[in-house]
Amino acid sequence: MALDEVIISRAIIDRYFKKLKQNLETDAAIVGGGPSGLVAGYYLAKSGKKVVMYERKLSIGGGMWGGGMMFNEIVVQTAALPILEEFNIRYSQFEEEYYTADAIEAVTAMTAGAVRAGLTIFNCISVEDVMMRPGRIEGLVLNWSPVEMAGLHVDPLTVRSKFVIDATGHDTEVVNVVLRKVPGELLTASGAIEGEKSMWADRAEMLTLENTREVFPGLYVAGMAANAAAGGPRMGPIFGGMLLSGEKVAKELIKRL
Ligand code: 48F
Repeated sequence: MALDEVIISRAIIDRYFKKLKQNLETDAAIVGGGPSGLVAGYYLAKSGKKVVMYERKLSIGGGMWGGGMMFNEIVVQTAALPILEEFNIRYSQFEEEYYTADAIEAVTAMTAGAVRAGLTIFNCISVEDVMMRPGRIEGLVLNWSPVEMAGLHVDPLTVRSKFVIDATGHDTEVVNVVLRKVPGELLTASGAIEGEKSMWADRAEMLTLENTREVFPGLYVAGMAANAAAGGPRMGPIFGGMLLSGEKVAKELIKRL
């Protein structure tokens, strides 16, 4: 049978719109497809929650692809090895407490694992704002990344979610919007964004986990965004804290949902 280009178009359009409509209201919406967001999405989906992820870029994986300085190996400490195992990511010991994994295998296995567990990912979509109600965040305001990149004057669309997770990494983009535009204070020491501090891997890895929590009613932070919000240092290409942060935020939300 001859292939028909219009059927190909119809298949893509029908399937995409079905996916889009099914995710207009969710239990959790994750902003950012880096390691912390992927792990959060995996565990939430695995427990049967309706969870969606929006990623600005074409590719999922955030800062994990390039390992350290484009040497595409990542380092993971003992505490996070069970998460690598959950995704069937191979690793090997370098020294006591230090393990390495191939960055490409890690990103692709986590992405496939999360999607197969039930996470829906929309790439090429940027979160530009939140939906607010008195004292609470109730959803996200979305636009195509190319609209943002081209600076086009196009209004966004809005989705509702019981909880939002800011997993946008160093830029803490969702929390930044909330600080600027939503009345009320953040649940941080100063009520504002404390700001990421310089490199201190050991302390940062510990604090990432501690700082993974609700920072405004309805809004959680995970991964590097958690440290940026609470004033923790950066840690560079060691990823245990990111993975454990994703697991922690998922566990907390599973309890609350
Ligand atoms: O930065 P990123 O990988 O976040 P993470 O999970 O992991 C941090 C590490 O990669 C690394 C580190 C050490 O271990 O410090 O940096 O905290 O991924 C964040 C993702 O969020 C996307 C961005 O493109 C990236 O892929 N993103 C950021 N802002 C938005 C967004 C936005 N407004 N809308 C959609 N996606």
